[in-house]
Amino acid sequence: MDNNQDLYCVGCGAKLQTTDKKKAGFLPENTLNKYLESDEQELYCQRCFRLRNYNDIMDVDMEDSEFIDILNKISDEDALVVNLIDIFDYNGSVIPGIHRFIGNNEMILVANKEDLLPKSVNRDKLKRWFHKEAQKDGLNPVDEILISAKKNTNLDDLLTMINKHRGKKDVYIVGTTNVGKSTLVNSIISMSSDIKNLVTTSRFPGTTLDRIEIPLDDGAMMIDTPGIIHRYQLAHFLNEKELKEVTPSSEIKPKVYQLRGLQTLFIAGLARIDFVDDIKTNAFVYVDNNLLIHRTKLEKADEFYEKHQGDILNPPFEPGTLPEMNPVKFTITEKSDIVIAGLGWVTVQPGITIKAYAPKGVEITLRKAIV
Ligand SMILES: Nc1nc2c(ncn2[C@@H]2O[C@H](COP(=O)(O)OP(=O)(O)OP(=O)(O)O)[C@@H](O)[C@H]2O)c(=O)[nH]1
Ligand SMILES: [Mg+2]
Repeated sequence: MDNNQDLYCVGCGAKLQTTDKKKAGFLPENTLNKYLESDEQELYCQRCFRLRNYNDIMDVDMEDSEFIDILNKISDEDALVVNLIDIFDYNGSVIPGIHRFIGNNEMILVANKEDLLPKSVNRDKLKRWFHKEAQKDGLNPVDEILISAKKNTNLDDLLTMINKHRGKKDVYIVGTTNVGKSTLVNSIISMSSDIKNLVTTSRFPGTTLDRIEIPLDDGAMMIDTPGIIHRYQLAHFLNEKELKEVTPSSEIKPKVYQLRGLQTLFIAGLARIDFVDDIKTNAFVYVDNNLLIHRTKLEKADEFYEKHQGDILNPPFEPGTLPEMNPVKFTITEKSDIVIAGLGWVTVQPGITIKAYAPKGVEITLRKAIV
């Protein structure tokens, strides 16, 4: 295949090739030939085809550093950067000190997946909260907005913001894997055309593999980019079926627990919160609505976990597929959230001690309660 020099997959941005199934951009030679003979506009690689039609992910050989390089190159350009974070997984999705990658270019900070947070969470308070967090992480945006790329919430305002800041510059959509960059690009495209779902999106981290350029009205480009990989996100430890169970798809309804103390809450087989004092308290669990929350006596918790991970406590669907549970101890001095990157959080009351467990390698953090 010599004539593919300029062919790229519209779904993931990878350069198309017909020689190596394991590498990005593969498609069978006969599919390519059929396309070349047809008058179809869009060509997708085999991986995108399967993701789009069967929700089936094929691993490809890529180095994390290739994605960092793409981000880094933005510093050589005169562009506007739109940095998406996932408001449901702020810690897992923020890129601290992002300015070292994007140089002096202006950046708009966009908190996505607003639709997942309970309506009871005051939006202005939430905006103030992520503004403060972003400052702490060394982010210095020219503007900030809370959106849902999936439900089109506040997208008009975001577009106005982008147009105000970009002049005639290109616009880069950047962020960690899975924050919804490609979903946002698709939503923006569909606002001004009848093209739907042009770019491939999926719940698997690492869907987009290379730059995807979308022409804007004035000849400038909007560029979707591959996500930066944060290995400590839970998604990297789960298989397809498990990831489906864990990813919330609609507004989270917090579950409240009145606890007697010396009790444990299991969040499926993925996390465990021990209330180690003999003190009455309550806790609010913010995770996917369908995930099992199981309460036991603290003294029985180890045994229960040994016996039931992979059956009652699922996902995981098989015992022993996740790294060992790693405990972190927290002394709670104010109303706080114990956040498990990618899974959700548990809001706890002051005056108690907590031991929180997640599979080793998944980040657990404590923050002042956002609700
Ligand atoms: N609830 C909700 N889900 C969203 C939203 N935006 C994106 N998603 C979901 O998040 C997952 C990831 O979306 P993508 O658009 O593929 O994310 P990405 O940032 O392009 O990911 P990479 O290409 O892997 O870097 C998909 O399951 C989307 O449906 C949103 O506003 N709300
Ligand atoms: Mg993408």
